[in-house]
Amino acid sequence: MRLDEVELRRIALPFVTPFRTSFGTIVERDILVVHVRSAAAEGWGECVALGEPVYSAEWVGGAHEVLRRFLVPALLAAPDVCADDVAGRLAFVRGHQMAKAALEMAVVDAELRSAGQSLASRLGGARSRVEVGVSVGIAASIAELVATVAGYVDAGYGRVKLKIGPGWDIEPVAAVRAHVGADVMLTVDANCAYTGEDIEHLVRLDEHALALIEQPFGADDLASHVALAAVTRTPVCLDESIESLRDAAGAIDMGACSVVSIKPGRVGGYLEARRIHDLCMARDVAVWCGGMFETGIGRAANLALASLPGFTLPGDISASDRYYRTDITEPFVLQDGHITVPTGPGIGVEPRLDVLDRVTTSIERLRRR
Ligand code: OSB
Ligand code: MG
Repeated sequence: MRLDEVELRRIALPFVTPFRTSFGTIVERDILVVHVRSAAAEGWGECVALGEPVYSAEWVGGAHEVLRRFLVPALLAAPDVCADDVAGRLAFVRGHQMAKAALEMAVVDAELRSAGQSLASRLGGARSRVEVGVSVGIAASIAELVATVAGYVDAGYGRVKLKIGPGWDIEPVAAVRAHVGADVMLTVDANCAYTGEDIEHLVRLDEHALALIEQPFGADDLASHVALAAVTRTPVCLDESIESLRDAAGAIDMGACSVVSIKPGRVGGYLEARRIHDLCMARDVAVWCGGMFETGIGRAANLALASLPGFTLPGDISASDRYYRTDITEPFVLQDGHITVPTGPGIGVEPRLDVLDRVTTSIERLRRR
């Protein structure tokens, strides 16, 4: 298809409750939504970069600028664009995976809508609904954390992820395990907050039967992950360290992880995400779909990805009401710990334009010349 116009829209969506991690507290999401138009179809993409460069180097303002100045003009200049070519056409820009992923996602969506095929079917999805988990931030007290987790378990979530960091690890995890019992799957996520010096301390988490520990050390500190994996019973999972298929292959070869969190934005798009899934499946490494507090646009696509057979652990794909009072698509709801995978063409959901307009903070349209 030949792209006629790309719209870059920024929206502001307040969280239902502030979310605290080892990298800071977020109260409202500043999100970039990409909308592409061709004669044949339109498509939607969501950029998962946060409002500040605190999870990874990318942030929404930087993603917007690199899209506006380099990535969008490259696609608008191409006589013909297809989903499989997008990554190659954007490869002249180093890094900026989240910006690239958002643009590729919009092209994939447009292409699939015009072909009448769902994203789940395009990627090779094998399930009509997927089991999902919930990620719980650092709380003001252990009592407050336990109450929050209890609420999510009552709502039907069968897997709970606790954010941890130095000073907020063994005790809160022990308290939550004691409260929820052995049947709830518990995981922890440190977002790079520890160093190799903390390995002995982290091994103490073993007694709480965690399904995994996610990214305890720095994104570039694979050596410490290898060292922890050698002495802990808790499976080690990487998030921030994996930005490509090659990163995943290297980390697995080194013994740095036995589980990978796949976030399409972090790895440059859904097509690369699918290749990482295939590699991990071949190597017997479990994968699950990570989250970046997506709106219904990104959530729809993540559900499609998570329906692939190698996604054997529940993802951070909670129901819309865990994040936002009003989502920009029809809300996704939890049913018995699962969410239904959209079956319509493309990502399978339509943004509600009235809601979208109400939360929009800026719009910019770039056209083919
Ligand atoms: O590390 O997985 C993470 C959110 C934003 C940035 C990084 C992370 C997260 C989450 C929440 O843990 C996932 C979600 O529910 O969308
Ligand atoms: Mg994480």
